[in-house]
Amino acid sequence: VASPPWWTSATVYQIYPRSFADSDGDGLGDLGGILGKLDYLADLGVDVVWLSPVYRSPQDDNGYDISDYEHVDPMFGTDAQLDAIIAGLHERGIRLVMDLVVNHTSDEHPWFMESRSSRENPKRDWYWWRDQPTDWVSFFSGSTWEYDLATEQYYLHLFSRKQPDLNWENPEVRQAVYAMMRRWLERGVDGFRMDVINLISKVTPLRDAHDDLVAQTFNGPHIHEFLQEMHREVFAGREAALITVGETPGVTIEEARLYTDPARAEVDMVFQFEHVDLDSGPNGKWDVIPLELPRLKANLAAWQDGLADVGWNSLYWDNHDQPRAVSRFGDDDPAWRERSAKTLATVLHLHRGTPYVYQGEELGMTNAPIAGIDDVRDIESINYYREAADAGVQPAQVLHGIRAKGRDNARTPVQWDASRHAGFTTGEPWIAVNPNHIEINAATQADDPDSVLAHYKRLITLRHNNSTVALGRFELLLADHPTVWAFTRTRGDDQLLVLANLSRVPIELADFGAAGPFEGWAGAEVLSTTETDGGMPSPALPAAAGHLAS
Ligand code: ISL
Repeated sequence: VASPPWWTSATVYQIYPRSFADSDGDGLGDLGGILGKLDYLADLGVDVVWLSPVYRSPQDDNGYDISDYEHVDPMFGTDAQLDAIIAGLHERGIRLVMDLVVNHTSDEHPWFMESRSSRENPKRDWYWWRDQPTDWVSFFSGSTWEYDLATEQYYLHLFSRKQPDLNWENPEVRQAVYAMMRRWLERGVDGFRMDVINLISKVTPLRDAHDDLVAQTFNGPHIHEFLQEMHREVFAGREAALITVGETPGVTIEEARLYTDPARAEVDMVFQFEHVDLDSGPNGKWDVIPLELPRLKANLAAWQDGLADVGWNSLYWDNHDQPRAVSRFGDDDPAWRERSAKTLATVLHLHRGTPYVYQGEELGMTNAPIAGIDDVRDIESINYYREAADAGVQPAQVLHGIRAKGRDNARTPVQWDASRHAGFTTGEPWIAVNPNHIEINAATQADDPDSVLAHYKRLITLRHNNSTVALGRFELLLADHPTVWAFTRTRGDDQLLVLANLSRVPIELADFGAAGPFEGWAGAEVLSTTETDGGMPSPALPAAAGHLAS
């Protein structure tokens, strides 16, 4: 029997380098900062680091606009420092995943500069050029088409105008990308997180979307063909040592089964977005609606069931594009946030899949206090603010959306200690440090066994050591309960029960009745609780999660 892939018991840690740690005092996080934190990562116990883009870039979208795939941007440091990070992680048994942003490049990438230089240029067809725009609206507001005076045509950019979309229909483009990926593997990286990879195949010829851009640009007709080709050209023969995760907004369970079925040889897992869209109303991301727990539980359970026999889930609460988990799904009131952060962590890490921890999540960091638009740095939020203001929406309403959903919530600097600027930088940080770093920081949590940080360490270790956590079958209990999140994980004779109370109100186990769902668990061994670690669960469900094993 083939043993399960190594990443079934692994946890991935995401570094957003601009906000992680600054070593040279310019206020921007850098590779030197990461080098100084390798022991922190080893101590946390993570198996993989996913590094958001550090390539040369004009930084229009914080590095997701790449002008040179082969070299580190000087603002982050040197190529030699990146090699030192790869070596330093490997020495500590940690793998490195690079961010692969190949749906688009920067408009300052030489490929695009050639493409735009004339209609006859051999690279003209590497991007999408048209005489007439379609009706498509960019993820970052406005048209997806930018008129270029030099050659009197429009080019396509699903994101900012400085992020022109590559034309994956052209085999030369695909081969150039694969060659670049092979060079990174030769340099020692262990896999890729593939940015909006399900957008690379568009329905051709490009046509008006009539408000359904998804139908024209997501999971297009050649997407599986392209990913299988990439697998053959780049991963074949070495896949067992690698980890690949496709970022696939709008993906359904059915599509995810296709992307992640090992027999199809595409990617190991995908990031799906359904659970982070549950608090969006009919008018999209900024239309914030309340999120009831049963909907969230049902959604994660549906993905557990949907990928139970084929494929694999990635598990995440937040990343550099999403609000902070404890502020969004939990309770970031100072009296509750630690218990809430631990509870959310327990629930997520006890699901079946590979958990992703976004920097600072392991400390229980919260959303940014955004006083006004001047505090905002993110191109998506700024463009939205301008567009909404032009349309006559009241600034207070726009800011309400940005406070709840804006990407800068996740981009404030990591809170290392209680000093000025949280130990992130000795200079002026590029974005304000959250003032709550006085209470929430790594230094105060390091030696505290009850800290959020200590709890994350326990969960990461549990996945390493307990194959039921990694592989067990998932079954949701009490699906309709408004505040309790309960489920079992079963593997052979071994069964785990996970119990979490997502409210401030204590709940008595006895309230569920003697013949209720927890019958027979009274004498079970306790693996971990968020209240008193290693102790017996109280008869009242703790305000955080308990975890029992039969
Ligand atoms: O945050 C979003 C806007 O609401 C998402 O739609 C996001 O743009 C989408 O998940 C794609 O994200 C990735 O590609 C973008 C980049 O800005 C994001 O940071 C990246 O994670 C373009 O490269």
